[in-house]
Amino acid sequence: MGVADVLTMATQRLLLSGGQLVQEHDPSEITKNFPVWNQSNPEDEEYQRLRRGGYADWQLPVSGLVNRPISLSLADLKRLPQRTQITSHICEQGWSAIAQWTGAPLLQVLEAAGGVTPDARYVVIDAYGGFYEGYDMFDVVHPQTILAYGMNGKDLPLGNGAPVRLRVERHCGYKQIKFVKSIQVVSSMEGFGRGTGGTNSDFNFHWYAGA
Ligand SMILES: Nc1nc2c(c(=O)[nH]1)N[C@H]1C(S)=C(S)[C@@H](COP(=O)(O)O)O[C@H]1N2
Ligand SMILES: [Mo]
Repeated sequence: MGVADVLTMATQRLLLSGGQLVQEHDPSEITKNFPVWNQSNPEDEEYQRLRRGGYADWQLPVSGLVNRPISLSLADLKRLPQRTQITSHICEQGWSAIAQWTGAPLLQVLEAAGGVTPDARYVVIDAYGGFYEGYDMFDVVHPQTILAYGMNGKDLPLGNGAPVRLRVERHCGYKQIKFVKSIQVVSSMEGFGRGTGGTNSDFNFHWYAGA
């Protein structure tokens, strides 16, 4: 299945489900002090080296069930078509805030890797600091699913996941993975962590189960 087919499938599913884009807000609604939650500066040696270098050496490998595995620099990512959206972030631990995010749609990143193969079912994103999360193809191809490098018109701040975090707007906070390290396209979540689909579900945080 090429990207065009995935896109067609996603469009059909959006129409059939009566689903639309998640609500986007007016700039006047942007929260003044967007929280920094949980991990704020991963201690990994490699992350710290990249941070000190202003992320000039940051590379995003895109591998697994893609036709042409690639690795993108931050500059490469910024050259892809971009999307800006003002959305609410809802943390399952009881707070919400609104911000403007700018980034490359995840679909564009997969397209840069030649599209996905027919057995592709999930995208797994690994993060510096040890988190990972899995996303199904519906979320992956959703137009508001972006790898965000900008927040409120500036570079994504350290505490909010620099240099790149995911925004997957139909989901609550924990799925908005920060400090993105790599992308793998897979047919099954087996073999990742405890195989349940993400760091949060692996540790039975049922209170994290939202959206
Ligand atoms: N890598 C990583 N991603 C993460 C987290 C984290 O601790 N590490 N916390 C999650 C949770 S629970 C929330 S609510 C948001 C918080 O994003 P913020 O720090 O930009 O507010 O990031 C999510 N993504
Ligand atoms: Mo959260």
